[in-house]
Amino acid sequence: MKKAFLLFCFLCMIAPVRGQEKVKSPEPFGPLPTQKQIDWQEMEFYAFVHFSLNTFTNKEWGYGDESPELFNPSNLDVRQWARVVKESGMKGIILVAKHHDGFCLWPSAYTERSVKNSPWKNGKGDLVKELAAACKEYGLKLGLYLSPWDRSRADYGKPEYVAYFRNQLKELLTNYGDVFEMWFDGANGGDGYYGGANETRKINTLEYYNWDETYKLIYKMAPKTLVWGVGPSEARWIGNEEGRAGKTNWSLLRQKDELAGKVHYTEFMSGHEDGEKWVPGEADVSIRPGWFYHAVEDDKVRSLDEMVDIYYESIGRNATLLLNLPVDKRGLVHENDEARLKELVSTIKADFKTELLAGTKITGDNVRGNSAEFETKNLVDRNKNTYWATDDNIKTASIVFEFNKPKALNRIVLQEYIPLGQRVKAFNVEVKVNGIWKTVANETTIGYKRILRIDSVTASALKINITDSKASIVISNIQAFNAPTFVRMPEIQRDKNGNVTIKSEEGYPIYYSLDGKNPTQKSTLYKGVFQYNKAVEIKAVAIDASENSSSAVKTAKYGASKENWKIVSASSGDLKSANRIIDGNPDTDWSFGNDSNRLPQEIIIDLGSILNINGFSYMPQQVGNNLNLISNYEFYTSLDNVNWILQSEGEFSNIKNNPIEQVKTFKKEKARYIRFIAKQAVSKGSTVSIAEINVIETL
Ligand code: FUL
Repeated sequence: MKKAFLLFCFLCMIAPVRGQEKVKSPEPFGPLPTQKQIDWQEMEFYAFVHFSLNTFTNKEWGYGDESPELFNPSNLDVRQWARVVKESGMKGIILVAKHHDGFCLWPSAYTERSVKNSPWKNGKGDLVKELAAACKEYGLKLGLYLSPWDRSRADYGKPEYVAYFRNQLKELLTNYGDVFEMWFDGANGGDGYYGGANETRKINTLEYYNWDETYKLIYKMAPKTLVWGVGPSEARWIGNEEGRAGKTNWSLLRQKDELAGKVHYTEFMSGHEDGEKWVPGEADVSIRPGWFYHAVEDDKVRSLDEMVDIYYESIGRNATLLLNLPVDKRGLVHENDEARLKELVSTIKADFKTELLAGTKITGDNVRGNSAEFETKNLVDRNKNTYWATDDNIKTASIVFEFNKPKALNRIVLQEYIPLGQRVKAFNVEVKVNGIWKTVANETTIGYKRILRIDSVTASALKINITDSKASIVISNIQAFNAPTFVRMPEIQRDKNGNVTIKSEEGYPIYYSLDGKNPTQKSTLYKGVFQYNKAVEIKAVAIDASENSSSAVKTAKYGASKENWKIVSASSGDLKSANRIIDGNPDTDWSFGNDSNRLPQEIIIDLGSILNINGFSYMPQQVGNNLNLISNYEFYTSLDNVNWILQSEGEFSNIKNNPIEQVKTFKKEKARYIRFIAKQAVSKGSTVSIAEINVIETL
């Protein structure tokens, strides 16, 4: 009797379930990622290594005539690279196997311009092979960069070169195991050595390489390799070399238009909402200003503040982050770079230490077919294959997470389930404080991953409102964290007259030093603008005493102030405004040259007294979109403004993609006057602009 009753009850329980039809999963929407692209996106963070002849010639772009014998690292250790990369939580390394100068880091059978003719390991070394082994040992994936542009080859521009390029691809993709990403840079054609021709060669990037054929070849040899960059690629450049994606970032691209030359690269930051192909963004950036190692940049490693911002504005904005480590002349990742990476890793780890939503009460105002399979709890189960989904016709919906007691939070992570497409077009975030809902973020896309940094708030509940979506909503993960207070570094500025201004964005007290020592709370408290004309290294920190936390140390180095500098003459333009290039402020600039006054253009500056100098720098215009950049220059010194000595000439390589301060050094010289000639402009226009000219003083 008892048994029969129990059976009856059991049948009653399962009857409705048996009667219910299984709710269908949402249909995929729009362009979809391939499994290869999903695996790649999940890597999130990986390293770039630029290390080649340029490391030894101190250049960013080699001309193509440098001798392979210059490649001579004293202590090359790829296992050190792999250790640093692994410890930083990165998942792979993309090595520049051949940069624009044509020198190959592997002993290619198709050229003499490689490690086999260098003193390194008596020409018996193979760097690609060594790195592939180190990656394997450390559980990292290997990627390779092969520059399509080759400034050394006599046949560049002819069909023979394309055959050479493909032969090299074959070597790289078949001799070294799996290659997770093949990187084709967009810089193609221009002046170069070209086997002694020393000329400018223009090619049509989209036609010359016949990318369709090249890609076919790649996929035949290496179907697991994802191809990045030019051609019908599977991932795109993010449109800048600063590692920053757009807040709105679609993983879609109108690639057909792009291949027809109809897409401007500034559109890459956000992709195209109506793109016909899944082409996600990869944000590339170097940990220093340049891509290759330059000793003068040892103290210019990007600050922790900047690195943290880059992390949030790349990985936190639906892009992957490709972070370059310029290996030095020894053949090692420099100590300063490693130290910064350690700081970055510990900051990010601390930011995401304790997840807050897993134990909360979650309610969604729509759950697909009321089915357990698409429940809101999937949002916090840490399983990337489960998701919360809405009914087909539901494109707006809210999710509420209620804490059992108010919690402080300032980071929110959201992830769409991308195998079914990228859907969300707009969402906002509300928090409940003292019983009242208030909006703390208004955003657009999510994609694979979106991380929001909001001001810390103590809330009893958190609400995510999806306010617009292309189709039903499919989200796999939502998390919240409370990152420790991050005090931002102060900003230091010194004007032409030596007036020093130091600012803390959040208004914290600032302490500074002028003796090169790291400042503490015991150092001088900054009370307002002060004057300091001499050469100096100013260091400053902002301190939040209530939280017992301080910012990273901001360092600013100055030569003697430009107080006595004068513009003597300029070949065109308004002399009065020319003072902007010696005002100590990189945000103000001056242009010269125009259609009736074509390049070259020159400017002469009086330094006010005789100085010992061994270099100069050109800071390009920093503000705006059309930067009127100078690409080729000459720099002279003089004691009397009559007899001039040429100290340095050449190109500002890669200035178009990376418009940073261009530093050029030369042998020590006494100078009272300097003359800077702008010979060519990037845009081929005749107007060029300068934000600042500096000299490097020496004893
Ligand atoms: C650029 C190149 O021209 C640079 O030299 C560097 O390799 C960077 C990653 O891509 O466009």
